[in-house]
Amino acid sequence: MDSNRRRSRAAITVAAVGALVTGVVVSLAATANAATTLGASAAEKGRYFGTAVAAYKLSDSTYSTILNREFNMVTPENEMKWDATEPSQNSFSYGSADQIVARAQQQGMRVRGHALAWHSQQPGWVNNLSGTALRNAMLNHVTQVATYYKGKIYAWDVVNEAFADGSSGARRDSNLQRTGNDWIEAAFRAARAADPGAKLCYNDYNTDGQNAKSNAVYAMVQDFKSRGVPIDCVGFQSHFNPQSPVPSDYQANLQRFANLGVDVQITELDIEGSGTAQANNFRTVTQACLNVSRCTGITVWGIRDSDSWRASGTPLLFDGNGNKKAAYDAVLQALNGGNPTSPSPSNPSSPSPSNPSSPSPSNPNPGTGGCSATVSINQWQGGFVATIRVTAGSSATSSWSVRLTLPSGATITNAWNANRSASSGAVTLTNVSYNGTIAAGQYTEFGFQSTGTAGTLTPTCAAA
Ligand code: G2I
Repeated sequence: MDSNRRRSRAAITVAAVGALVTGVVVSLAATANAATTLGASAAEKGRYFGTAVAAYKLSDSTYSTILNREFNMVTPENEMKWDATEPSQNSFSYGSADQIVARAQQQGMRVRGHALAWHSQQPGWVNNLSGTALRNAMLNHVTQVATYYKGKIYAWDVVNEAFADGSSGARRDSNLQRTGNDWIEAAFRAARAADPGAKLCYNDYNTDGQNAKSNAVYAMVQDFKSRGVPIDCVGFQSHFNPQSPVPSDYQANLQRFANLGVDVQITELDIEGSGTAQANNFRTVTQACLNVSRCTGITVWGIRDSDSWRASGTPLLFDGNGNKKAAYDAVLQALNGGNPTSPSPSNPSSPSPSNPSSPSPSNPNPGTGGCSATVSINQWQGGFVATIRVTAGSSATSSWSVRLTLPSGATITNAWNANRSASSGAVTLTNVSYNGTIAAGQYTEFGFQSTGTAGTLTPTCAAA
C-alpha cells in the first residue's frame, strides 16, 4: 500500500490567548540582538545548524561544550551505518548510536539519521549475499533500524551515494544496484512504512552544482514525485577543496531541486582552506541556503579541524583547540543577515531572507505584551509532528511559555528549540536560552514529535 496515502497532512491553526495580536504581518523571526551561536541564529531563520558527531568523543569536554553550545541538529558520523547497526545478520547493535541520540534529546537537538542503505561501510556478511537475498536483507535492515528509531529522527538519509561520478549519469555499480534498479524506491517505501514521521532524503556528493550526476539525481527525484514514491528531501554533502570548489551555480542547483517539491539540506559541509578565502566560501554556502526557502538546514561534517575525516585540510569552523575560526564568524554573520560585526557580504543583489531593518510594528501600548501561539500539525497513523509559532504581542518578550494538553495516548518523544515540563497530558513548553527574546510582533518557532493523534491542540502562550 502506498504509504503516502496514510500520511495525511492537516494544517490546523489555532489562535491563542493572552495577547493583543498586532495585525502587522512579519515574515521572519528576529530578535532584538543578533544571535551569538550557529544554532540560535539558524533557528531565527527557521533553519537548523548541525554537525556530525562521533560517540566516542562525547566525553571530550572541549568537544561537548562546543556541541551543546552551537548546534541544534546532530548526525552520527558512523554509528548508524549498516556495519555499526547490524554487525551480523539480524543481530542489531545500537549502543553507540543511542549515546548520540540520548545526548541530542537531553539537549533539545534533533537527529539526522545516516545512512540506511549505502554501498560502503557494509558489514562483512553482506558480501556473501546477492539477488533476492541481498534485496531482502537490505529491506529488513531499513525496516528494523527505522522502526527502532521511530519518532526520534528528523530526517533519514535513506539512500546514500547511489550515482556514478563523471559524465555517464548512470547509477553507481554496487551490490545493491545489482539487485535491480528499483532498489532505491524499495528502500524509500520501506523507510516510510517504518517511520512515517521522518523526512526521507536521498544524499550524495559531487551533486552540488548542475552536472551529469546531479542531473541524474534530479531526474530520479522528479520521477519519484510523479509516481508517488515517498521522498521528502535531497541532501547535498558539499565536501569542497581546491580540486572540487564551491560551484558557481550552487544556489541555483539547490533551488531547482527545491522546485521539485522537496526540501534541500546541506548535509556534510566542509571546505578545505584557511583564513579569508575559506571564510568567504563558507559564507557563500550559508547564504545560498538562506536564499532558498526550502533549504531547511546546514550540517558541518565535524566540529574541530582535528575531528574531520580530512583533518589536514583544516576544513571546519573550529580549530584543533576549539577556537572559532574566521570561517565560523563568516557563517554566523551570514546567518544573522550580515550583522553585526563586519561588513556585509558583497552580495547586494541576492535577496536576503532576513530583514533586520524592517520597521518593527508601532508600539502604541507598551506593556500590554503577551504572546500568541499557533500550531500546525503533520499527522500520520500513530504519530505527529507539531510546529508551534510563538508571536510576541505589542512589546518584546524576554521569556515565554506555551501550555497545551495532549490527548491520551500521545507522548512526546522529542522536542526542539524548547524545554518541556512533561511528555504527556498537560505540558508546558518554555523557551531555551537563545529564543526567549522576541521583538514586538516577531515570532520564533519550536516543535515536538509525539506518538498518538494530535486532534485539535489548543496552545496558550504567556510571556514575560
Ligand atoms: O567520507 C566522508 C563522508 C562521505 N559521505 C558519507 C559519509 O558517511 C562519509 O563519512 C566518513 C566518516 O567521516 C569517516 O569517519 O565515512 C568514512 C567511511 O566511509 C569514515 O571513516 C571511517 C574509517 O574509514 C574507518 O577506518 C573507521 O573505523 O571511520 C571509521 C570510524 O572512525
